[in-house]
Amino acid sequence: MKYYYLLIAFAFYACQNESSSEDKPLNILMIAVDDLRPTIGAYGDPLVKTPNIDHLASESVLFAKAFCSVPTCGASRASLLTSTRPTRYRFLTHKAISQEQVPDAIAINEYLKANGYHTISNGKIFHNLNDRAAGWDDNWRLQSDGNWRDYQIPENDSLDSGDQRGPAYERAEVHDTVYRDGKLMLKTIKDLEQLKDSGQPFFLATGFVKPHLPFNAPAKYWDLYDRSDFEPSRQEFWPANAPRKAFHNSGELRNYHGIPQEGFVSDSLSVTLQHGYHAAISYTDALIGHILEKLDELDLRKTTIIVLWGDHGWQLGEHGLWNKHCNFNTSLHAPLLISVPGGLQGVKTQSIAEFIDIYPTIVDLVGLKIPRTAEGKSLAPILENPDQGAENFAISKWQDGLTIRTQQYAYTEFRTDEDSLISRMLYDHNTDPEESDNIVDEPQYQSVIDSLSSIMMANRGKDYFTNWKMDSEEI
Ligand SMILES: [Ca+2]
Repeated sequence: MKYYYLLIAFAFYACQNESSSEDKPLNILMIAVDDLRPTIGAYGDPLVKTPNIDHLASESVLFAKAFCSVPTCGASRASLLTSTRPTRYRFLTHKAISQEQVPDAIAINEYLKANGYHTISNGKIFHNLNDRAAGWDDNWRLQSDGNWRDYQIPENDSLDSGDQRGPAYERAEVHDTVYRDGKLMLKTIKDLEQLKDSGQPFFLATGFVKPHLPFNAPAKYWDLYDRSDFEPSRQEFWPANAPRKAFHNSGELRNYHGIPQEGFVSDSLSVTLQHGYHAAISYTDALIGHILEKLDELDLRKTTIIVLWGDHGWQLGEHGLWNKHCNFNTSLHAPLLISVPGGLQGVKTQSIAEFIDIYPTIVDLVGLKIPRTAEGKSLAPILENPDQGAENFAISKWQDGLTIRTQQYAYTEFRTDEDSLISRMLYDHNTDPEESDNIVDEPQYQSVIDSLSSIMMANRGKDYFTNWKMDSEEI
């Protein structure tokens, strides 16, 4: 059954278009959305407006329980795109560079290019533009003035200089194509037009930078919401009995103008930040809509697999935290949609998926062998039978913390360089989905903890303690 969808798609394609080669593999459109947590209508969010991603979900299998490997941009992507796990010393920060840290692994773009695909990276796919660059036929990113924060209001831009960043948000009366993500959408549409009649299958990867900070979006997306839609963040809501190591000072947000250096942000500011995050999501959703519309218009949909992911979760004040960078579910849980021509549509699976599974899934779906260096597994069986991976687990890492997630539990161990235990957390998602009470010391859970710990230690990755560290990754 492995190539079931492929065969259906080929049969369908051959019937529809007799002039096409029957053995041309499926195309792949990968849409990466920076810092997008599952604040998406299709994930059950009642407030956000994401009609285009919701529509894609109606034509996809939605992974309700997908987890990133590392909750920061560069490390998450280096892991995902090479299907290799983080280790004690690898994939630590946003500066992670896969070709230096896992030089023996074959990245997905390299593998698909070697197997006849035309490969394009638009925008932010690998965090570092030079990472695995030889694996792209076209490696495009707008770098016009070097300021990726891309303010359109002059006062905001003037506040952004040196170490001081501008405001954490911007509501600008501009057209959708003024910001960089709008230009990214135009480039991607142009690519699709050119790829349509190519004799080669394509791997087109498009990476939006919103809703990453700063929350800059055209005014009309801010105007989809009212301030009164948002409640002030519950920043005082620290989980009971959680170790200090589980928290951080939300440093990424504090780099921005107008954000206090210590303590909670004001209720008013927390509402504005939530408003901005939602506006930036809706803006990105609209841009994604234009790309999917073009795919339909060009009649490429029935020959193209679509994979959409956010690179990790995000805190909007939950647990007193902003940004990502921790082991709570709010940072590790991220969206994943996979749409396969002829496959299941509008299905939400509770099977657990790890982001290192995305690459093996894609190459499996297009009929290629999974490379030996990939540590993930194909999710194709779950795409056929959504209950197939119910007993799966996910392992994620942030700094000293290693977390295993099962259907019921999220268990974290913080460890030293010598692998000594520092502290632990256990949350029961059946009774405590918001992770409000660390129950790791309660006697009735000790056998569960023993089991989770041994599974996590056995599966945290080969060469976990490879004695390697690069300066640029030091914190
Ligand atoms: Ca990110």
